[in-house]
Amino acid sequence: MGNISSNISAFQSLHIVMLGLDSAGKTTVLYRLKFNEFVNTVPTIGFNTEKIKLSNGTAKGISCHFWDVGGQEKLRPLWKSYSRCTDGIIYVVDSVDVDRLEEAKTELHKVTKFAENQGTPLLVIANKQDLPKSLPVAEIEKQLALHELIPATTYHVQPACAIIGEGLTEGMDKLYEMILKRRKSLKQKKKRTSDLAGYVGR
Ligand SMILES: Nc1nc2c(ncn2[C@@H]2O[C@H](COP(=O)(O)OP(=O)(O)O)[C@@H](O)[C@H]2O)c(=O)[nH]1
Ligand SMILES: [Mg+2]
Repeated sequence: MGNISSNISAFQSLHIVMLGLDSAGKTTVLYRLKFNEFVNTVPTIGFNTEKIKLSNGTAKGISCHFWDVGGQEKLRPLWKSYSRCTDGIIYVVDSVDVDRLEEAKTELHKVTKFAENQGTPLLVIANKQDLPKSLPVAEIEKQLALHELIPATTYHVQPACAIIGEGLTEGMDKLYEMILKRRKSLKQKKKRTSDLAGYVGR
């Protein structure tokens, strides 16, 4: 990775939204990242927000402003405004809740199609991998039809267990890596456009 992390200043916060059906484990992920311990949650009415300085992995020291938005059906219309123009989207899936994977897929595909979200890096957390009947990552990837997402979406699927924090550092590192890559390519695109404008203007 070299000194790729120097591209983001220590004072700059990444804006990350956390989405997923109710009970997938979003709030557990949020407080695991914040306190590095298990926090018992209650269903989220509205949203939770936390500023967290990542404490592990290659993204260590990077500040993130997380928005954890309630996943109940009546709250899902909020997802559009909370996910607009974020640096990254985390989509948490309950790997045991097989009956609702189709619903999880529909909601995810909706979110990635919003014009303001196109190209936003996506981290899918295949949560609750500690449970015996959890589906493996490849199956989650297939059932969510991630290969059918619009081509601009770069994504990574991370197996995790939010209650003990397993997989979260790896997941955040991947998301950070995708965010940096996207920033770099947007910068190059901007430079090419301004070079071209300069050339045409001669
Ligand atoms: N076994 C297991 N339970 C989890 C895990 N993550 C969250 N839970 C539980 O799932 C329930 C819903 O979690 P919560 O974070 O409130 O889900 P949210 O609605 O997506 O915010 C809670 O009882 C959590 O303790 C996990 O990795 N493994
Ligand atoms: Mg919640």
